Amino acid sequence: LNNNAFCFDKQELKDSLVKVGNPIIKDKFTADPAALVYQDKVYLYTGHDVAAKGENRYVMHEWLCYSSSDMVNWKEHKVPLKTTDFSWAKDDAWASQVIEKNGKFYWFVSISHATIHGKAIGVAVSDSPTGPFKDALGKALITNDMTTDVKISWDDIDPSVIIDDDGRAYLFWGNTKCRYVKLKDNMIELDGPIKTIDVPNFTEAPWIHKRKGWYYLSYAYEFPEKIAYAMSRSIHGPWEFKGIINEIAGNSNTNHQAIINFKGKDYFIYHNGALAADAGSFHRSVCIDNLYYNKDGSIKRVIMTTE
Ligand code: FUB
Repeated sequence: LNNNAFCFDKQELKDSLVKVGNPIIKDKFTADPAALVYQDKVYLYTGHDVAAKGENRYVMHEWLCYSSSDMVNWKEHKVPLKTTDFSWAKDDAWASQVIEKNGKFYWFVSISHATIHGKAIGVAVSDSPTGPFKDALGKALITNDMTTDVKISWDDIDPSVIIDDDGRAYLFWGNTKCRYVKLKDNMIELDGPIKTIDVPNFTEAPWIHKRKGWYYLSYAYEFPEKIAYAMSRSIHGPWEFKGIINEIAGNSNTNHQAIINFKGKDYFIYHNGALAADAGSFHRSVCIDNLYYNKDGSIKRVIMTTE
């Protein structure tokens, strides 16, 4: 396991002490962050929690988009995508991720299917990271009936996509079981069988990224959720479990992460339930903290600066 998880140098501790901006979006409840580094900006995509006060369920009808050049000042863009943009779906703008390929931006989303029982994964496409986005397929890419070994109806959620150095793209997703599949060059069709990855206490929220020849699979671990991770030298595994990156994030039973490098610094983006008196598991807020790697590539625990 990760024995270096708590060894921080002076600069790392100083970075944490001077960072007082969390949650970064204060006028709306935002959840399930995904981030895309494109040219000289970071684009942040989130869900939007709009449950009424005291309503203990996810009420989410649209996804939001913000951009920043410095990770501190965030500009909100016009709402680029709503559940109503998918004619085959009904509601529930759950976790998502945007990825760029050849100047096109593909937004993979979790959403409830209108006619096939359960959650599904859809894809929208745009020529700009800020949209407008349109349904790319006119139907779901992944539906609940394609993975029948898990009996809950929300096991096909939380897409995360990587384009490897050889140009091959892979979609990871899941609740209860982590799955992945290769995508065709067009990014909107499957290219091969769906496979399952066995990592300890996988709940949901896989995020796949690559650094210095290592693949990292981070994910929500147990429930209430911490974020844990595994590492591999191959996208196909075997995955070695490396431990916890982030503890349960204040007042929210879910914890959903994105990990990026921007202008030479690494960031851990997640949500908590700490913004307002009525904040909590269904009124979440996106936060950003520094992330540090050890020399061997393992990840240090995130120091959350919100609590
Ligand atoms: O926001 C709805 C769901 O809660 C997401 O899809 C999960 O990752 C969890 O954060």
